[in-house]
Amino acid sequence: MMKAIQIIMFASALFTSAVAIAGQAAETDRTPVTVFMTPWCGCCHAWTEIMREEGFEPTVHDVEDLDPVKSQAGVPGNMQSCHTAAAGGYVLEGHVPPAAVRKLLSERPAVRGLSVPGMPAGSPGMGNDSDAHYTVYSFSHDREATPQVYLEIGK
Ligand SMILES: [Cu+2]
Repeated sequence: MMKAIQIIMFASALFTSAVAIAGQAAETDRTPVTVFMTPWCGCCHAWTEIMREEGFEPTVHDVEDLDPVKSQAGVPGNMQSCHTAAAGGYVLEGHVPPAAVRKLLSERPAVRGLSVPGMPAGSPGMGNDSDAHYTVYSFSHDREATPQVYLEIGK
């Protein structure tokens, strides 16, 4: 029962985040981001606060089991991290930097979403070190497809 509810919640977050972007100019200039995370995840919380500071408007849903959310979000196994979020109809997995999200939302490529797999040191919410080196990937609607490098940070 819980799993079914969480799956519906993510699908609805993805849809409403797309609609919110469409109506954004009239309402506010802050882009809504819906974040699914476990209640005990400190780095997820830290990422959410950085997104808020960077001008996004996060809404947090605490869930104890993120597997059904990641599955519904279509995050490939090797792209998984801690939290899973939705913004502008895209999936954001893990510590994706705000600049990458802004680029995604302005260019609107035909991808399912972005991921920073694992939790690289220095990424936003993991120390937020401007000298950090890590890779932001994009993944496709086809979860068998190989994720592509979207941005190299600090390289
Ligand atoms: Cu994390």
